[in-house]
Amino acid sequence: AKNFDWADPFLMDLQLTEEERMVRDTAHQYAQDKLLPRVRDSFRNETTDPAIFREMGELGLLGSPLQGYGCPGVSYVSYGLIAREVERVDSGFRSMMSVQSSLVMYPIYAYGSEAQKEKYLPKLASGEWIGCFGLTEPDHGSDPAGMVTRARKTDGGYRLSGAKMWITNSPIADVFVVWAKDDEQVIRGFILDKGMKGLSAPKIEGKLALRTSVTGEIVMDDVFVPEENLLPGVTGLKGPFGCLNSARLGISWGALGAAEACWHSARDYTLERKQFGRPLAANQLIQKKLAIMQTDISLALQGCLRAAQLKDQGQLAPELISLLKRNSCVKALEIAREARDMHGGNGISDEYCVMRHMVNLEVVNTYEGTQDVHALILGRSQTGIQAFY
Ligand code: TGC
Ligand code: FAD
Repeated sequence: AKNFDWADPFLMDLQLTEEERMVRDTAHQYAQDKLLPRVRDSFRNETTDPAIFREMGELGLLGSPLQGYGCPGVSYVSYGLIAREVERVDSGFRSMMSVQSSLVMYPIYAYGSEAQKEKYLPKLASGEWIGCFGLTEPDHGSDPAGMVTRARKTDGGYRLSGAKMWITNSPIADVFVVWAKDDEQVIRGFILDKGMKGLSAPKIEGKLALRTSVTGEIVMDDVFVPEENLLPGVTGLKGPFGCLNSARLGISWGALGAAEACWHSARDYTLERKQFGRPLAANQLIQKKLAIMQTDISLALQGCLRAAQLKDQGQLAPELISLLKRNSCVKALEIAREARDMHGGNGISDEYCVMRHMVNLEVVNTYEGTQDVHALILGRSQTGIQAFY
């Protein structure tokens, strides 16, 4: 029998394919060698380095599960492993990757015309172009069906007016996937290009979390969007939700990477730090906290692996994604808060990762559906009663 591996109780390594292990190792090495050295200053100064997109593109970390058009075509398990390794360093870096991959490249891949795929996907896969996804509005977050952004039909295309809020990557984006209601009040997707007349993307200042990832608005003042920039393959909310199905799965894995970083840091710190003449880790209270972290993370990772395998087989129901997204975010946030506490005063310093992960995870718990919205999706699935309103 194999010895117990405290850091990998279910021996995940044995459950991955050769290719998945390679992708994970590539992402791990990149994140540790290239992202970790940047994270403190990037978070402290609230600066985002756009070069990260090209670096990720070179390694095949953008749009990784998509086939063709310069995309690697690896499994969704690999996509999850990438998210976990990147978010082990910082949720903001993982956000940059997820939005590009699942919310910009995926809709073009799944709903786009051949010409749109050929024009946009290779440059997004290489990181030459940066993308953003505009669904949320100032007055419509959890309830995107209420959006008021309008796309009015005109000769040769549409005129878009409205505003999107809290948009990852928008101030540095070249490509904007925007959702708007047409003249029949049907939600449609559009690809907007940087520089279109009437389009702007001001940065949102003063974020206390996710500071390595730039967030902005998208303001559309009667922007003319030619017919060929309409996503022809989808209508209604299932357009944006289809993208969120992939992004939320990635977040389920990613949040656990952040939780693992906090857990490992708490273990190292309490083994090293002495109070009352012995290591903190020699106390029962501390050991119980470490045991809970180990249990919650390893069980959740096993769930994510199963879900990603189901996705690879075309069998993953959105409700299971809600279950995992909610669970990973709630558990990761609890773990980060506990780990911060276990670091004592040092835990509030950016010399350690714990408080940065803790505040980042407040965002991760909120975006792509808050934990309560996902609870309501699960409640509806088992009672048949929708309790949103
Ligand atoms: P509902 O009646 O449930 O559904 C409307 C239509 O959509 C379809 N649908 C789905 N299709 C595919 N996948 C899913 N997961 C789907 N969920 C729903 C559904 O079948 C229906 O289609 P049809 O053809 O019958 O019309 O819609 P509702 O209005 O009652 O929705 C309620 C609710 C709360 C579930 C939903 O609105 C919700 O999930 N709200 C949360 C909003 C959200 O997640 N926003 C994310 C914004 S993007 C973002 O945060 C990116 S941050 C990323 C980063 O930086 O990393
Ligand atoms: P609200 O919907 O106003 O919710 C406020 C509170 O009310 C929450 O606790 C919520 O759970 C609760 N609530 C809402 N409805 C109900 C109900 N029916 N029953 C019980 N409780 C309810 N969006 C994009 O489109 N693209 C992006 O790239 C993007 N990136 C983001 C980056 C950051 C840093 C942040 C913070 C957000 C981002 N978002 C993005 C927006 C994000 O998806 C929304 O913030 C999220 O969906 C919640 O919407 P809201 O902020 O309007 O909160």
